[in-house]
Amino acid sequence: MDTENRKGLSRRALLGATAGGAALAGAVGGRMALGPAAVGAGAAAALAAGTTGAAAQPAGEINIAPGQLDDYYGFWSSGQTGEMRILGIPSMRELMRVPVFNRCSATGWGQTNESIRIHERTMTEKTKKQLAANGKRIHDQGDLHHVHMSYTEGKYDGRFLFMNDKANTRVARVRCDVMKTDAILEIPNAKAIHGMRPQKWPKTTYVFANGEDEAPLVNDGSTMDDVSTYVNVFTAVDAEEMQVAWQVLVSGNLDNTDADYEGKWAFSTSYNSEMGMTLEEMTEAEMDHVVIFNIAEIERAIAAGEYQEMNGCKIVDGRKEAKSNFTRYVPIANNPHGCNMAPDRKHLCIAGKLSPTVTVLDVTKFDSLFAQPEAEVDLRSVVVAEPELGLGPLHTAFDGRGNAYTSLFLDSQVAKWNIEDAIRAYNGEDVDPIKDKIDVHYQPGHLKTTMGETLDARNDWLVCLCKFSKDRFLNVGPLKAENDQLIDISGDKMVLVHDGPTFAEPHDAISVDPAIMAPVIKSVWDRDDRMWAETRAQAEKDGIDIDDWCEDVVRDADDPTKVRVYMSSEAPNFSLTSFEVNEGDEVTVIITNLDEIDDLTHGFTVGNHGVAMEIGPQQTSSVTFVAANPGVYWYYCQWFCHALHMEMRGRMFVRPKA
Ligand code: RUQ
Ligand code: CUA
Ligand code: CA
Repeated sequence: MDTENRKGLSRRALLGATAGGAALAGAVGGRMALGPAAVGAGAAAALAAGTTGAAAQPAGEINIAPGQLDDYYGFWSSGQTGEMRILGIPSMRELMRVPVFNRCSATGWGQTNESIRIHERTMTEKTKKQLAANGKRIHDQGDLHHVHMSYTEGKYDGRFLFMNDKANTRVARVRCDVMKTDAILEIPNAKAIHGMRPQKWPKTTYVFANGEDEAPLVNDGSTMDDVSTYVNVFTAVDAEEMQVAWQVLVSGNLDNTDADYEGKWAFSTSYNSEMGMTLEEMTEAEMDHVVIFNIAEIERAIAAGEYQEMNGCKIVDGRKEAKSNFTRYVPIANNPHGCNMAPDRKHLCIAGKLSPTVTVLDVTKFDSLFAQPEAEVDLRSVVVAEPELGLGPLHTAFDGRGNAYTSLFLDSQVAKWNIEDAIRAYNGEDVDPIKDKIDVHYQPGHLKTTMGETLDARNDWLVCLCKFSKDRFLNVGPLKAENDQLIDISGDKMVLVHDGPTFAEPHDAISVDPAIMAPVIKSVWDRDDRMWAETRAQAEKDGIDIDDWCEDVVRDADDPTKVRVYMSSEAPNFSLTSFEVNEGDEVTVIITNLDEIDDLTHGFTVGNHGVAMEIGPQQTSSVTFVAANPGVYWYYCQWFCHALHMEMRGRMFVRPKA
């Protein structure tokens, strides 16, 4: 079968058409009609009534049946695992893992040349030195807290997903067309990127990134003990170029951030306005603050050249003592955390954490804060409500019909409350803004409604990401799963419908309507994809056409210890069944998967060399390693591709030094 003839065939059809393949083809049942409404009343209520045993579940109503597609994509962070995950909502099935800051054994992320180039693109000299001193080339670890999609006019646009790495002060971007990491930006000057959000309006020009940890701006060891030289840095990343657009020095530290629906403001919570270095000091003050960033004023200063340049970044000073118009500091009760803009375009909800309250700010009043110098304005005049919800409020989600849902970490509950009623209560009316509370298991952090961070917020599902799950599942040892619970919010009462155990530690999630993804997401790579542009350029220099069948071993003209091995793959064959290199050679294997069939991924693993990579349909991948030991080493395809997948292998001969 030649490549042309296979085009359009499904992988299943291909498998069925080859020896032994028929046994692999399973029947797929038809889709069952199941929307949130079907779950809402009956089945959900039965579960809530305590019939949590698997046998008692009306499984067909709660679970999406085999072969049935989910109503939403869920994009999940994975905390200290460092990857992004894709889940289906409402089934909560894990659909895919996308390696970002982590090293991935299955795909070779962090090992292929294509991924290392992305890692190294903006790496600072300090980081290179740190890595080299430890025998490494890239950080293969990260702490990914927040995932957010790019916006156009307040709605998801299916272009990019952005995520932070608190551990190594980075922001990464994943392309939605192929679901691969596309850029990793190390942010100079700042320390520990925590809160991170894309601009919502008119589109995502910037990704806002909070530096959480305080350090001297010139961090060279000269002022380590003098805390007065410490700063925190707020960064606007150019979302298109994935470079720092500008930075702002702030007073206090920065925790979570969000942006408005007018493109005028960004805002960040600070739990350490005290600039304390110990827990005692960090919780000392009665009030901390939320910082409001005046984007137009910052852009004006940058355009006018009124900035300092540091490590290649343009910085303005928004600290209180600078008395600028870049920032305002609205006092909020001690150690606030979550920072969530409501889809009503008006209300910003700041979760109290140590205070049982959520403070509601009216962003349409923010202009008034900048009309006079900070010392002369009533900074709390923009507060329009402050409902008391329960203990440990962390984050707030919205259903697009005026209700907010706040996670209560200490109470292990979600509180549903009405924003307008909270405003009426704040103005002295006798009305209880709290509409419902539900127990969750246990200690919730983020919680998300479907599309709730867009102007298209829905009122069907709430996912509550719980930090603990003890006693909830079979004991798996001292390290337990987290528990992402699915709650039906379509009715007046919240109803728990599903427990979703997950590995360490999803902090946050968003959900996206498949209609947004359908026009952009691909099943097969384009041959001219930019992911391997540099690999292609090297092949051209070597006189190899990687779009065609190739079986070439090229020794570098300038450095004869470097060998490039060009191969193609077509199930179930590698173009080379063997190749030979010399002991001590630096070997680069470049493989192009010429199969064009949906889901037909090959792999390349070299035995006992710690080398493995994924090569998707029409993809080119490459990997470089030193062949240190003479002998025969088999390489093989590690992604199941064909009935003769086991036979898809070959030998690397490493000739001993003469
Ligand atoms: S923060 S649990 Cu890293 Cu998103 Cu609030
Ligand atoms: Cu190719 Cu398995
Ligand atoms: Ca504090």
